[in-house]
Amino acid sequence: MASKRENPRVLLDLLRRMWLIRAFEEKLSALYAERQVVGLLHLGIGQEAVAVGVCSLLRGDDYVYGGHRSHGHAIAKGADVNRLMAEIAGRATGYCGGKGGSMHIVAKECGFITATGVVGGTIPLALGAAFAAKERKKRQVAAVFFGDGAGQAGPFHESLNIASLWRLPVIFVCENNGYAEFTPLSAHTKVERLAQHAKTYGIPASTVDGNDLFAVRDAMGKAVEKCRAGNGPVFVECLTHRLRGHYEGDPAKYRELSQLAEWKEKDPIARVARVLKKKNQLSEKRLETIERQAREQVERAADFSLSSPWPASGDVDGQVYTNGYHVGAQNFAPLR
Ligand SMILES: Cc1ncc(C[n+]2csc(CCOP(=O)(O)OP(=O)(O)O)c2C)c(N)n1
Ligand SMILES: [Mg+2]
Repeated sequence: MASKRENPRVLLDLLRRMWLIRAFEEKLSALYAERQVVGLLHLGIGQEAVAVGVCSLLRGDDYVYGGHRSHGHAIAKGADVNRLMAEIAGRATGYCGGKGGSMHIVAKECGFITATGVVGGTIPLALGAAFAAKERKKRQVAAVFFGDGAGQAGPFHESLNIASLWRLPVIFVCENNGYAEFTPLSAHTKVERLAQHAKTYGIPASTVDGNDLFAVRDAMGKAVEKCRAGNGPVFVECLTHRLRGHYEGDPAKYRELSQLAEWKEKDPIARVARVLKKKNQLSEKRLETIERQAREQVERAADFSLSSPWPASGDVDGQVYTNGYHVGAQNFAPLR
């Protein structure tokens, strides 16, 4: 595969980014257990190759939209981990002043436009960014992450249809992790591969091993090339698995332990490390340093977050939109 031959420095950077996401979410899990972080927390541990593989092929001025399980997507697009963790911890120094939390991340400066708790809700929004990009003619693209469950939502189908019809530069990234909440894929659709839907709407699509960073990058590289050239949307389905419950605290009794063990064997970080070691581009010592540095960076983010102030009560209506008007917003501005 072409991407395996890439510059070792680039590959090490990707491994670092995957470790940063893993360490970030493991720290969140620990903070959640201590009730330092509250609310619903959906972790994407085990899905890091999709986030990093996809975002590593995007430009800084490309747009990314996420969903309820999007910490990794934001970090992969370049979000600042201090502000991200502060947001999830509900602090004023967070990306949205601590009012959005885990499911409503905005990191506009790096092109992470928004996430949402409404399943499938950002798919049509990505079309808007893609439409604007097409008008602007700067060859920007918009990518949107969503799960297999979102494939059963109306806005998913409407968006695929319009994106195809209007040849919008949007890349649909489906993280097919085999479950929508506690429901296995086979119980929520007869369509085993979500890429089939794309083909129905005339959109080129591929299904790849989402735990293989190189496979994701290969598919994404081709998708970005087509999209930037003005050939309309592309659909990339990544088969993966979340190694945690649907949310932190979910006992996940719907999943066989043997299934979990099988997926642990396919841990995307360990897989990249194995490839690099085999090519003598990574020593055990270097790998340990990468993990340690990621954990240290995340510890600093936690210190920053937990020592940050809560949002002021007088600012309760700041950054709030009503009927197209906004009240005291500083963080939001039209897309550039
Ligand atoms: C419109 C809407 N319907 C239902 C829900 C409840 N809900 C939250 S997450 C989820 C499952 C989503 O599954 P999937 O899209 O596969 O994403 P995953 O959780 O696997 O990452 C559901 C049904 C919701 N948040 N929004
Ligand atoms: Mg799913």
